[in-house]
Amino acid sequence: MFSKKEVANETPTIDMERIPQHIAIIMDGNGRWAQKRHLPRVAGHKQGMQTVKTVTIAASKLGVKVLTLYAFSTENWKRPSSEVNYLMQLPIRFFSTFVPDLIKNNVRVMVMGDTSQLPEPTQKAVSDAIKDTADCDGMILNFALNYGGRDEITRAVKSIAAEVSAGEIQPDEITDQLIGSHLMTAPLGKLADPDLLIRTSGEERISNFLLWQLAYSELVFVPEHWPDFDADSLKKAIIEFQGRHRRFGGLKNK
Ligand code: V0D
Repeated sequence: MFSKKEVANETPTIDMERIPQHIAIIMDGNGRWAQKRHLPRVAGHKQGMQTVKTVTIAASKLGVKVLTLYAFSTENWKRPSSEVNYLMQLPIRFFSTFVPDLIKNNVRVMVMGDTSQLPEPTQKAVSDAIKDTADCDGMILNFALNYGGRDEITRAVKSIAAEVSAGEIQPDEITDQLIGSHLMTAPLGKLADPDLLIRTSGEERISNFLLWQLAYSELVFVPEHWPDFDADSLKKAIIEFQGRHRRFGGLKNK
C-alpha cells in the first residue's frame, strides 16, 4: 500500500503512446480575462488568438491528429455589434501571420459551421487558408465557426428526410453511421468523435457544441481562462484524460 504522502507526491507524466487522437476545446473566458485586467473584452479575444497559435503547435508536436476549436457559436451574434465585428477580423489576422507556421508544422486547416453568413473578407481568408494548407498531411486544425450542435443535427435530419422522401433510402437504413455521414464532421471519417473535450474558465457545460460526437468523450474542465491556457495546461489535461483511462483499464483487466 502507498502511504498518503507517497500518493500525494506522485506526479504523473504524459504517456506519448496514448495521446488522444481528437481533442476538442471550448475556448471560454476571454472576456473575463480582460475584465479582470480592466481591459476591453476585445483585448481578451486578441490574447486568445495568440493562445490558439501556441496550443495548435503544442498539440501538433504531441501527435494529436485533430484539434477542433470552438471559435464562434451561432449564439455569439447576440453580442454587441462592435464585438462581433472585431471577432470577424480574427480569422483574417490569424491567417495573415500564421499560415507559414501551419505549413512548417504540416497542419491542415478545416472549418465547420455555416460560413456563408460571415463577411466576405472573412470567408476569403478562411477559404484561402484551407487551400494553402490542403497538401499538409499532419494534424487537422478544425475551426467550429458559426457552428451550433442542434443546427448541425437539424441540417442532417433535413437532408436524410429529403433522401427518404426521394426514395433514395429506406427509413430502416437510417443508422448511427448514416447520421454521422450527414454531420459536419463527416470529412474527419473515423476521427469525427473527440476523445477528449476541454473547456476552459471553470464552466462545466457543453453549450451546444458537438452534441452527437461527444457521446463517449472524456470531459475535462479547467479553471484557467483561455488566454492563460498554454502548452503545459494542454499536457495537464491530457494527463487527466490518461489517468481516467488507466483506471478504467485496470478495472476491466481485473
Ligand atoms: C476569440 C478565443 C482564431 C475565442 C480565440 C470569428 C474567441 C480567439 C479564430 C479563427 C477567435 C477562426 C477561424 C479560422 C481561423 C481562425 C477565431 C473567432 C474568434 C471568431 F479559420 N481565434 N478566433 N475566430 N478568438
